[in-house]
Amino acid sequence: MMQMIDLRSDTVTKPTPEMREAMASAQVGDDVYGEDPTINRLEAYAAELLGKEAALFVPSGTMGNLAAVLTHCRRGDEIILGDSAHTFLFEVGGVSALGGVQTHPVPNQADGTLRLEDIKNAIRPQNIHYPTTRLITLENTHNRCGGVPLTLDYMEKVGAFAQEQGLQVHLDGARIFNAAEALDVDVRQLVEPVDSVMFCLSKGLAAPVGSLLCGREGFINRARKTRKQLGGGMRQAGILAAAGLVALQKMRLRLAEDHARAKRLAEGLRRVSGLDMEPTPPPTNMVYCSLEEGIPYAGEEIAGFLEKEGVLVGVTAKRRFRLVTHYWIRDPDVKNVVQAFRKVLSF
Ligand code: TLP
Repeated sequence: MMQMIDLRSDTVTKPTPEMREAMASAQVGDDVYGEDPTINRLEAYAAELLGKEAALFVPSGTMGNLAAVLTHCRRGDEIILGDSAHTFLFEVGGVSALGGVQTHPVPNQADGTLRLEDIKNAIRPQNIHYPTTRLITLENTHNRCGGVPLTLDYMEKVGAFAQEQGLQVHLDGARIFNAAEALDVDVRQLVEPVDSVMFCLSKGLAAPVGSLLCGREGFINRARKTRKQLGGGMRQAGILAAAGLVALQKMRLRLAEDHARAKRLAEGLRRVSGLDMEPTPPPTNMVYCSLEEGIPYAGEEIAGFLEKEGVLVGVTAKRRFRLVTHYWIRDPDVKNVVQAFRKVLSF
């Protein structure tokens, strides 16, 4: 069978041999009783790393965001978020369907931010007819906006503004360590302005399963109950947390490699005729590009041709692709992907 170069997402990363060893020898217990020592260790380590009081291990990023919103809000409350936010686009409407929480989207700018002015205008005044605005949700790095990191300065501005307005802030930090790496800032500083933050172990950090929700102790205690209500109370899941510890201790430190390969991949693709690249080099591990107008095929068809060449890419719009670098993408793969695009687009 052909060895595929899989750039569809960093979620496709398989666990490393070191993770599999750690999983095999993990100490476990019943985590619903709070008795899994490996999960307890992972939660304490995550809280410490992010400078928050406590953390909660959850099965997925989607559940982490959902548990956060349901813990911050009551039914009928409203959250302000970007119109390209993962929570708005790709979490199956969970906050509304399961939490009775209404979303109030405002435009995401190209740099992944929400304008403070737009947030301000979206806040509901006191009025018997209106839902109560409770929460602002940000995403860092911003997936749909090109994997772009939101700067420390912006995070601080939104944090200060929310405090002034009496609102909470939740951060979808699925790839927060990619952001910290790209900005060269301490991740603690970056998340200091937010009340809660979710990050994923199962993306660029290559663990097989899991995310962490971090925040104040009281908030995490309540979120633990929300997680149970959502069916996310796991038992001997220390076997998963063991891989998560390797992810946080080791894999976190090598993300710059993925970013460097994404830049090289974008440089290579820029020289392929038929492709429109984003004007700026990719800031983290995501390369977005589109088919030039003259190309007489849809994105899905081109992706099909690439697959025959051993390359898997994400198709994120009719003529737009996303290529994500990660641990299992090596230097020679970058050259081979560029060659595959050149072959497929030479008519
Ligand atoms: N993103 C996936 C897909 O769902 C699109 C991907 O391939 O990028 N927040 C952000 C910013 C995400 O990118 C994702 C996953 C999630 C949350 C949800 O995480 P999971 O997949 O663990 O539920």
